[in-house]
Amino acid sequence: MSPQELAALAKRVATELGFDACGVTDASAVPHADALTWWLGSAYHGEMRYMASQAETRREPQNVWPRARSLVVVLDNYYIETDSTPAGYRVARYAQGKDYHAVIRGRLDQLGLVIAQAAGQGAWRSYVDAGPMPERELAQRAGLGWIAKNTMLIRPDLGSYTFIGCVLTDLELERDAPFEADRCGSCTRCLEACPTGAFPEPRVLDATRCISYLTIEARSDVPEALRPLIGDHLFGCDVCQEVCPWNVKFAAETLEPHYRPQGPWPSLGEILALDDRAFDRRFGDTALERARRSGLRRNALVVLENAGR
Ligand code: B12
Ligand code: SF4
Ligand code: SF4
Repeated sequence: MSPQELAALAKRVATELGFDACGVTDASAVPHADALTWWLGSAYHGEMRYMASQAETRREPQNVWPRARSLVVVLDNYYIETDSTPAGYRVARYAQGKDYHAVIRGRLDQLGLVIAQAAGQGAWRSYVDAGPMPERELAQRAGLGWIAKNTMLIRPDLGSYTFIGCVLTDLELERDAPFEADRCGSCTRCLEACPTGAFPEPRVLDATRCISYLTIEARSDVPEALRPLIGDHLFGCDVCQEVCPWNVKFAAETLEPHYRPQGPWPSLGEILALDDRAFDRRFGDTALERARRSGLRRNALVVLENAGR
């Protein structure tokens, strides 16, 4: 099969597998890798030490797998219209269903397999948020959207409530043109709406102030000055996406049943009382597992404190 035919096949199969968009790029170094170096130099990564230790690898997909020639990049819409969390706290939409890593990885491997079978040769590797891949920049380069002022990858007809997945292959596939336009224009809604003022400038996020970092990635206590600003966010934050006009207009309910909310939510008091086994039973197959029981308890205490309880 020719590179054109393989790229067309990849896009058709991606749609059949339920992905919402698919593009192809090459495996060379990403052009804005210096933005990562500067970000790390500003210590905006906080306790996410893996961001510093993997920085060199993250510049270029071939550092991850030297055989890589092409990347098939996909978007998976996880938007849910109705927030299922009870009064008293909020959980980011991406975490209300099953753990997305599990939902996406198998489909990415199927995509890699179909491409290799059609070519009669070839190997592949799949990634979704679990390796040193500059995923947003690769998606932009594969023509899937622009990197917006809130640092999210936005696709015009879909918005930004999407996961990004990549299949690296050692085959040649026809590349898409990068998405060059900046559709944010003069809008600054996300920058103004951020509860903790986490954007020192457009397209730069100081993760150490971001609620998503403070409630998911950070292992230490939330700094005292930031605690009241966390409000009722128990896990993650969607504010800079909720206010975005592209989401207001284009975000549509996901068709993937695994991204729909999983069962009833415990109250904050019940969260504080969970032991390890109970935590695993309720959250073991969701993204909340990342915060661990200790992190979720810490967050619940902050939310209760903010509610004056
Ligand atoms: C570390 C990380 C975080 C950190 C830091 C976030 C950040 N903005 O850097 C924290 C914990 C805060 C976080 C939060 C969230 N995250 Co996160 N996170 C990541 C991770 C692992 C790495 C991101 C990274 O490299 N950051 C470092 C900074 C420097 O990178 P960057 O801002 O993306 O900048 C790069 C490019 O944008 C580019 N660039 C910079 N400026 C410009 C300008 C132009 C014009 C261009 C073309 C390029 C460009 O250069 C940089 C280097 O490549 C990725 C997965 C991955 N492997 O990529 C997921 C990822 C970015 N996260 C994701 C999600 C869903 C979230 C949350 C929405 C979760 C939530 N609801 O709580 C929030 C969103 C917060 C926000 N506004 O970003 C998705 C985003 C999907 C999308 N459509 O954009 C990803 C891609 C995971 C996935 N596979 O789906 N995250
Ligand atoms: S996720 Fe929330 S805290 Fe983080 S930058 Fe966006 S609005 Fe701010
Ligand atoms: S809210 Fe406005 S500035 Fe922010 S990402 Fe959306 S369009 Fe861009």
